[in-house]
Amino acid sequence: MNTTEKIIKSHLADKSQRLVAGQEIAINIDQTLTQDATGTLAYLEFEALNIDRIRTKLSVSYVDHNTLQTGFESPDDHRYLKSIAEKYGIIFSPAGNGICHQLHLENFGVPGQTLLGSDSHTQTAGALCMLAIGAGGLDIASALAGKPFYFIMPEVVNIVISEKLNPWVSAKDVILELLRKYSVKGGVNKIFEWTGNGIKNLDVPERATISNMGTELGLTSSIFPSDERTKKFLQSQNRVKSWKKIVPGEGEKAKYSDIIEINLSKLEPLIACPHSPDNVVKVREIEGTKIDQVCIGSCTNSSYRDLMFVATILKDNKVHPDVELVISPGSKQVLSMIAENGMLKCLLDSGARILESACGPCIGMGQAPPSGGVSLRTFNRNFSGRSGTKDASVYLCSPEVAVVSAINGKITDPRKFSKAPIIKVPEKFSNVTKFIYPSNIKDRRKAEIVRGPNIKPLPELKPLPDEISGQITIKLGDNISTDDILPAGAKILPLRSNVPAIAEYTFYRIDPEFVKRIKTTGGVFVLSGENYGQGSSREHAAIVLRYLGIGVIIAKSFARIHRANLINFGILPLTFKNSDDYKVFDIGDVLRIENIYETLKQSSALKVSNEDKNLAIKLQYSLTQREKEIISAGGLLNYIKESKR
Ligand code: MIC
Ligand code: SF4
Repeated sequence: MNTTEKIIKSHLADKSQRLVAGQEIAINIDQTLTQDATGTLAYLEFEALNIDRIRTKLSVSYVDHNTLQTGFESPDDHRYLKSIAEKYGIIFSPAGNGICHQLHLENFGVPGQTLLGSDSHTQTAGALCMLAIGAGGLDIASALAGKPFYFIMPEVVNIVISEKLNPWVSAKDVILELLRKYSVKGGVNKIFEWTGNGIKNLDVPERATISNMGTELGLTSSIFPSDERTKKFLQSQNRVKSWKKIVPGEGEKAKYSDIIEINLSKLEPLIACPHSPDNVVKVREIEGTKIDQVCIGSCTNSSYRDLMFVATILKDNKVHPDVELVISPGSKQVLSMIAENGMLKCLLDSGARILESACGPCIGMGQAPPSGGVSLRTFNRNFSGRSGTKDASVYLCSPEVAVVSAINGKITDPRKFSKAPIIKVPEKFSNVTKFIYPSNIKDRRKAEIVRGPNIKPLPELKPLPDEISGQITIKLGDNISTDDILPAGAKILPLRSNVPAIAEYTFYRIDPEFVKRIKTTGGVFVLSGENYGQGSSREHAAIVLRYLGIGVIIAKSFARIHRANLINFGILPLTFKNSDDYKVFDIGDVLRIENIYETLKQSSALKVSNEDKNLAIKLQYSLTQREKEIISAGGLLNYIKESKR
């Protein structure tokens, strides 16, 4: 078996189940993680399940996204999350500790275990040989209650790497190369399993940069072996007891659905141009582009090694006067270590701005670029508007490219800059991060849950009627991201625990009239192109649509997590049988679908009639029996409550 199959097999909820790519499987979840922006809804949902304590081996609630605290909403959310953690036995990570994915690697990840997280970049922990998957909050709530996680058994693709990276080329270039080749939908329903004799040349934080951005490829996850480098990392974090060797089966030779070979020594510095992570070119092709801002950090590139590299370069250099350089260290551990060894001073003296350890600019919480500005970021997403400035151009690159460009004031291929420094990573990392561990179960029973006035109960959702008719409220193109559906940023993020309030911002950036239109026309359909709902795991992007009355999304295809979120909130995800049919439908057309439940039961195609165009076409769906039942129940919460499953 390959490593993925080994982990899945040992976690199957039904041990007799066979692993066939494309078929639904259910696995038991060892660990969960949540972050504050998705966590409040996930725990409101967990509360609705009426269970007295969590049933996972370990669960952590991180506060890292919304740490700006521009009003009472976010601190109230943090207090709610802390009280929930205490009540149910969850470890709490307060604001300032760092970004969930970096912290999880440092403190909790265990090779061979399963991790489900309410953040799409949960797959970062694949660097530690976990089967780590991002999902919507409702799936986390259900895992916290001890229920298995259902997903489509992915195809397992083997990425075989050889040789090692040249100076100034880094792990970010490896994943950018894959994005260049395979695009943001190239990984849907796949797991990339990394092997080859080049693997020993990548340490865990480098592997984490790669597995992190597997999300941008649309992958279900990425998995690295648990080898000597993994052991060394866990040793440095004082957690070697968690290590065990896990590599693909040698004797019987592991099987894969496909093999992709990468020679690390053949790669060069790459960069993703606006406005998609797969719009990748060689840095030298756009060299000289003037820049206004450089941001270094995020869950992709803010490890100790990354920041030490940047600080070493800045030791003898200054940030260009026309550039704002902003650095957000991934965790308190990283920040404290560069403070202790004096390198933080190099960053400060060079003119850089230092932010707290959190997501910060990556999720539009501050540091928006100027109007029409160019921002170079070591992050993982550059969707239009996500930075907070509508007309900004955001590029994604490695810390190597970012720091040299910050010095030169323009996009620069760093290979000509100087000799690349070699960063020595210490044998032992200092353990400064403070988590709040829950007390014993007796005290926990007395613990009270504290809610602020912005925390509103979950809206109750009813099943869709058997016949749906109404207008198409919006017609969208390809690769619509959840940032397009429901933006984040400093204005909207504080409303994550208040569905009626946040719903007012649906499609706010790309179609400010959407909410007004749906309220006056009562539309029920959304039309979209390929890969609808790519990006974040925020289930808010599904629940707000259901809340506003949308019952059906018709798209050419769907992104994995968002499709599951739609079903979890009782929305029907349908696809065109013939993708040319997309062209004949327009915004405002009145559609009708009849006899929905009987048709689903019989697994036949649904017929939609377009009353304006006087035509009827067939639509398809690929729903499992369980998913059909969830839709009939009006969503996963109702389904669990009704069926006690
Ligand atoms: C993101 O990078 O878009 C986020 C914010 O981390 C999201 C989660 C969210 O919307 O809260 C993600 O990637 O899942
Ligand atoms: Fe935070 Fe950005 Fe990572 Fe999302 S992608 S978890 S916002 S750092």
